[in-house]
Parts: sequence; structure tokens; C-alpha cells
Amino acid sequence: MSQRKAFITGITGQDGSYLAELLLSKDYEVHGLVRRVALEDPGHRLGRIAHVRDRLILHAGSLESFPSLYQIVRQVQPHECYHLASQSFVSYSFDDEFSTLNTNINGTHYLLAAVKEAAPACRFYFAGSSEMFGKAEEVPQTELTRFHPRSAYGISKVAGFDLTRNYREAYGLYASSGILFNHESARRGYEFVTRKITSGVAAIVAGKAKQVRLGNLEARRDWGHAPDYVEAMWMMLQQGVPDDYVVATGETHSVREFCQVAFSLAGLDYRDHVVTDALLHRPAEVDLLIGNPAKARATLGWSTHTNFQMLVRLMVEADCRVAGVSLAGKAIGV
Ligand code: G4F
Repeated sequence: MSQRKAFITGITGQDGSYLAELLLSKDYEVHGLVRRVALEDPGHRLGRIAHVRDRLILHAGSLESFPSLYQIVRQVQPHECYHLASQSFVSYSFDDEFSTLNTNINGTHYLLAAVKEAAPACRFYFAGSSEMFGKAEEVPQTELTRFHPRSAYGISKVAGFDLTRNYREAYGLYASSGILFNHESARRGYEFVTRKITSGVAAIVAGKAKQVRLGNLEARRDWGHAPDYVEAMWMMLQQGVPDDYVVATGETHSVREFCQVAFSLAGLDYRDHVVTDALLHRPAEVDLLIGNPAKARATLGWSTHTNFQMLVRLMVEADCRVAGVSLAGKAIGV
């Protein structure tokens, strides 16, 4: 069989970089969509994929331009398309609802349309989100739980999910959505709460900071490890029929618990360092997310390899290495 080709949007992000590694390890020819500015400033913008950069084929284009997506899809003729790119920071979606909705909804629509027109046999993955459940109507959340999004981001993901399903039903596209709960790693962006906490612990251990300023400590999330989650994406596109799946650990923890565990790894009490700031609370919060991954387990054979304690530890240790200190505060070579 000829080499399989995959096209990834969002390849420079946390998930995109892990997915690119996974697909390379499976001998795919891996193509990625990047912004023109990323190619002009690779040191800064391509950091997460620098170690595999010479094995990837990157295409400059924009989710805001149907013609650019159409041309790339027509030229590459991918067997699988993973649509991960979006404005993914929920908090920012309150500051700019319009660009979040435009980019996320139109980007998904343009890409689906490009695949339908230029490579209709290509299998399509949409990165849905547990933010679609929002003010969750049942606990735990499953594929059948009704959506009640609480932000422009959540609304944009519901629209993308519906578009993906509609392309499956109306045009026969092999199009699946993963309803992914929060997934973190040492490659997580610094604006998300987990990385903000673990990089904050490392800065405090290194003597470069004294406090971490956070918003709502009582919010509860189902946090998993990102490399496990990209495996589920790939598995979804290897099934006989397209479908939608919840991908989660089935455990929930509060932001406060995350702080407790992260600080205690460095022998610190989070209460001495975490400062809460009302300005960091969201206009509408998602209080509790916990997913039931039974369908993904049974149908895909998917499972997590990293539990909550392991996840916090690996993130704190990684950030300490970046800061040049051990957990005990001793200087180490970086
Ligand atoms: O880390 P967060 O910003 O992630 P959030 O909003 O749950 O969304 C992430 O997971 C989704 C999957 O469920 C993705 F779709 C989405 O793209 C993103 O990856 O916030 C987590 C919780 C929130 O309840 C927030 O209010 O942490 C709370 N929090 C408290 N203090 C904070 C802070 N969040 C951030 N980012 N910064 C804080 O200072």
C-alpha cells in the first residue's frame, strides 16, 4: 500500500505536535497548515515541532481563506485530515466573541467544504470539546448529554460539531468528532490554568517569583495527558464507520486540588503562594466537567496511561527543568 498522507491544522500547537509525532511513528507523510508568519519566524512559532520539522511538509495558509484550504487539500490529497486549529482559549473568547466565532466556525466550515470538493474520500476529524457541555445537564457527560455551552468558544465548538455531523449525514463524508475533555502536558500553553500553576511553582522554586495569581479555584475539570488523547483521534479515523466519542479520564479535580498537588511536590503550601483575583473569573463559568469514556474504551480500545498525580508531577518537573532547578530548588543544567 502507498504511504498514507495526513493533513493537520493546528500542527504547531500542543495536540498538533503530539499527533504529528504519532503519525510519523506510523510512517505517515505528515502535512501541516501553518500561518505564513510562522514560516518567517520558525524559532518562535514552530518550537513544539522543531525536533521533527525536517520530516514534515508545512503549507502556508489560513483558516480564514477557503481558497487557501481548498488548494492545499487538492494538492496534498490527504487520506486523513485532523482539524485541530482554533482560537482555543476560552477566557479570550469573552474578550473577542466575534473573532472566536468567525475563525472557529468558518474555519471548520471551509475545511469541511474543501475536503468534500477536493478530496471526498479523505477521513475528517473535528476537535470537539467538553466546553460544549458547559452548564452540564448530567454527570458524568456522555455522547448523549445535551450541550449547553457557556462561552463563544463553546458555542463555536457546538457549531463545528454540528457541521461535521451534517457533512457526514448530508454528503457521506467520513467525518468524526472527538469530544475531548481537558488534556495537558509539558507543551501546554502558559495561559491555561495547569501550565500557569506548574510554571508558577517552578518560578517560585527558582526564586524568580513569589505568587501565582488565579481566578476560580473551585472549578472542576477532567484533566488527562495530551499524548493519550491524540491516540484517540487517530483511532477514531481507523473505524469502519465515522462516529463521535467522548475522550476523558472519568475523574474530576478542582483547580484548588491541582494547586495543592503541584505545590506540595516542591514541598510548598499553595496557600502561601496562590492569590485569587476576581478579574480572572469568567463572566459565565463551567463549574464541573467529568466525562464518561466508556464508548471510546469499548469501541476504539482506547485508554489513558497517565493519571492525575502523574500528570501534575510530569508538568511540574518539566517546568522546573525549563527554569533550571530541581524540585528541591537546586540548580541543574538545562
Ligand atoms: O485551563 P483553562 O483555561 O481551560 P478550559 O477553559 O477548561 O478550556 C480548555 O479545555 C477545553 C476542553 O474542556 C478546551 F476545549 C479548551 O480549548 C481549553 O483547552 O481553565 C480551566 C479552569 C476554568 O474553570 C477557569 O475558570 O480553570 C479556571 N481558572 C482559574 N484561574 C483559570 C485561572 N483558568 C485560566 N486559564 N487562568 C487562570 O488564572
